[in-house]
Parts: sequence; C-alpha cells; structure tokens
Amino acid sequence: MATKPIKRSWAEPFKIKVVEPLVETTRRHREKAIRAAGYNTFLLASRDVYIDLLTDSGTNAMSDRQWAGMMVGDEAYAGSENFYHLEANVARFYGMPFFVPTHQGRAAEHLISRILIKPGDYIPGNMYFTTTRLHQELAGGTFVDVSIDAAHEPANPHPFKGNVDLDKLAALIRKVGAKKIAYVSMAGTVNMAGGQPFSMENLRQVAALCQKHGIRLWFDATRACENAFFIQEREAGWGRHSIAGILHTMCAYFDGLWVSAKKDLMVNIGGILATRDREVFEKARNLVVVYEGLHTYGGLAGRDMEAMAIGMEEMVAYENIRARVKQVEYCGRQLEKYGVPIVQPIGGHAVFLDAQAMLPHLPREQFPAQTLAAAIYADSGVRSMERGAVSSGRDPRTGKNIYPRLELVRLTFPRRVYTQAHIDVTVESVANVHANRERVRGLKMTYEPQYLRFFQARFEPVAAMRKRRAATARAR
Ligand code: PLI
Repeated sequence: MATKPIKRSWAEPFKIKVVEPLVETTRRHREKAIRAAGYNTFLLASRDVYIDLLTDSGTNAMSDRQWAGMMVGDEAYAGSENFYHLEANVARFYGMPFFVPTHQGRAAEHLISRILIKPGDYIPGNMYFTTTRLHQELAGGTFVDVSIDAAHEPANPHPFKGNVDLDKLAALIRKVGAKKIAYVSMAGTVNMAGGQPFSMENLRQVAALCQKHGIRLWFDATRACENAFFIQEREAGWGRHSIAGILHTMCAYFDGLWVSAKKDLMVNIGGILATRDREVFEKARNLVVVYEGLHTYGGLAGRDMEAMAIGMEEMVAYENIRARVKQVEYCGRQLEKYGVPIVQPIGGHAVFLDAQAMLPHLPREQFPAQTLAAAIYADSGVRSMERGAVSSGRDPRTGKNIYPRLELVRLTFPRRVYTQAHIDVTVESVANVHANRERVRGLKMTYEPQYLRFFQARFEPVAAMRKRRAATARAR
C-alpha cells in the first residue's frame, strides 16, 4: 500500500549553550509600566518585558565562534588585526574593495549623506527608512518614494514589494534632472514596507536606468541576506544559486553600500560603509575620523569587528537564513489562523500587523498602531513597535503630520533568540487583543521630540486626557 510521504520540518541549525532567564509579570504590573512609559514601548525598561520583539537590531544571539572571536580582539588604536579580517570579508561577501567601519548603521548613513548630498538634491528610494531619511534631510536633501504602489497596500501579495517603480524614477529624473539626484537608494527587505524584498530583475533595470543617466546607485544592505533568500525562493532562475552568490551578484550593481551590522551580521553593535568608488572612500575615510574614530576602528572595539567578520561568514549559511525567515513565517501563519490582519507576504525579519484593519474604530489622529503595541504589551508583556504615523513624523517643510498608508505594528524577531513556544505565546496574546479589539481606546501625543519622535514621544489614552481636562476646568 502506497503511503503518503510524511511532511519533513525544518529546525534551527544550532542548540542552546547559554540561557538568559525571562520574567513574567502581572497585568497590573504591565499596565503601570506602560503608563509610566507614556504608552511608548521604546520607553519601557527591559526588565518589565517578557518576550522582546521590539527589534532585530543588535538583539541577536552570537555563536560560540563569534564569542571566541571576541577573545582575540586586538585593541590597538590603529591597524587592529580584526580590522583586516573584516576588510577582507567585506571584499569577499559584498565585493567592495574599500570600506570604513562605523559604530552602527546610522553613522554610515550620516557619512554617506554628508559626502554625496548637496542642499537641494533629491534621493529617490524604495520607501523611506527613519534614520536614512533624516540624515538625507539633515544634509539638505529630499527623499522621494519611488517604490511600487503595491508596497503601500498591506493585503497585496506581490512577491517583490521592495521593487522600484521605474516609471516613477524616470519621471523624477525628467522633472528635476539627473544632476539634482545625489544617488538612488535601494534597501534590501524593505523595513517600512513590511520586510519586503526587491527582485534581481528590478535591480538590474534600476541599475541600467541609473547608468544611462550617470546617477549613482547605493544599497542599504542592512538586511541583504534576507532579500537574497527571497530571490532564491521566489525569482525564476535563482533557485540553484547560493545565498553568498546572490548577495555578490546584487552588490555588483551598486556603487557602494552601508550596513547596520546589528541585523544580518548577528552582532550587538557595528556598521559598515563600503564602496568601489575610490573618491567617495577617501572622503569617508577622512570624515570617519571626525565623527566615529580612526578609519581602522570607526567607533568599535577590535573584538566587535572580529564578531562582525565571523558573523558575515555565518549570515550567508543557508541553514541560518532559512531558519530565520521561516521562523518569522511560522508566526505569521499562526496569526492568520486567528484571522489577525497582517501585511502580505509575510516579511523577512518581522510580522507586521495591520493596525488600521484591526482597529478601524480609531481615527489616524489617535495612532492605532501605537495604541495596538501598547495593548499587546499590557496583555502579555510582549514588546512590539509602532511603524506608522508616529514613525513617519512630520513633513519638514509644512510641519504637518505625515499619515502613511501603512499603519503597522512590527513583531520583530531577533536572530537565534526565541523558540517556537515563545512565538505561540506571542500569537495567543495578539489573538486575544484582536478578539477584544472593540474595547481598545486610542492615544493622544503629549510630548514630541524634534527628531525621530517615535523613540521618545509620550502618549496618554484619549479618555484619560478628557477626564484630566475636565478636572482642570473644574478646579479653575
Ligand atoms: O540602527 P542602526 O543605526 O544600526 O541602523 C540604521 C538602519 C538603517 N537601515 C535600515 C533598513 C534599518 O532597519 C536600520 C535600523 N533599524 C532598526 C533599528 C530597526 O529596528 O529596524
């Protein structure tokens, strides 16, 4: 009798050697904590968090090899051995001959923005990222979103929502002229679109258009390996190529790149600015001394650079990247079973909840995503992050709030940190908030910092605000 083949699962390509205890808290404790944090999950103390899905940035578990590498840190001020190891691996994996280390991704963004952008320039990109756009604006530039329309539609299952719309890019070139475009910026697995990749074919076409007009093309390679994995899985002709091979091919289209090493490279701190352009490199090597440290350490310890160099070797291992992306997918699939609205397709580093679809009774001015993140924390101690109007900030010219079409909450998975059971607990909490969604009340912003407001803004429930105003009026 023929039997149906048994489904074979994937599993993490590691076992756990060191553990860090987690602490569960009561609902009362969490309600007090989130109130004290101004309903902003960034302002919670980590000790009050049970499962931390705020970010995958610098929150990764390093391997035994990486920890061993930390012990051979060469802490020389100049010419550390670890710098040369890292330099060799930047050339090997990203194919860039010139590089400077930086303390993290935004430091590299700062340098490249200062080097390439003149006041009045434009920087088209496949959707904005918070720190990237701010550094472009601080350098006098204007970011222009040239991502495809599908990227802004949460339910649209387009497999490459990180693609650039070539018509939008061509129209911008016609409108402002190629000379006014400092560079085109493309990010891998686009964060604000829900962790969505671009295709190799789209990259090829963007590169051809840039070349035709003599415009530089730069790569935010922070999550390039996830993008490479999606190309391998989804794009015809790439299924048999290795992750390292796909990464190399992607990078070959770019003039240079920056990386927040706190993601793909599975370390806790670090950044990279790398290029094949000698002139840009000379400027970066000089500027890094002003803002970061000498060009052979860039604000890092030797041991940090060693962990990065080894992390690079691990990031392209198929088993690692598959486990990473499939863990996120598992979470998304479980949420779908409960009918929770999530961004489709499921992203590479995170599951993004569609807060507007989940809380349609809240107007945008009451920040549905901020509200939802606070509600999930209060329910279970799971910490997530708002990725909507609060993150989007204000238009620098008009000062008005920008309300992006995507109003999302991000459940972000640190690499090699949590197990399937943690995901199940998370899913059940989100499902519980979803089941009781009509009871969720909106928020009002009570404090707003000037830059990157999502990190430090404070909020109050709208109802509490009304009560407080009434009490003040009575006291008068
Ligand atoms: O956090 P940094 O400064 O190491 O990197 C800035 C940065 C640049 N590009 C992209 C695509 C990012 O996602 C990014 C940082 N992301 C954070 C912190 C996150 O939670 O997604």
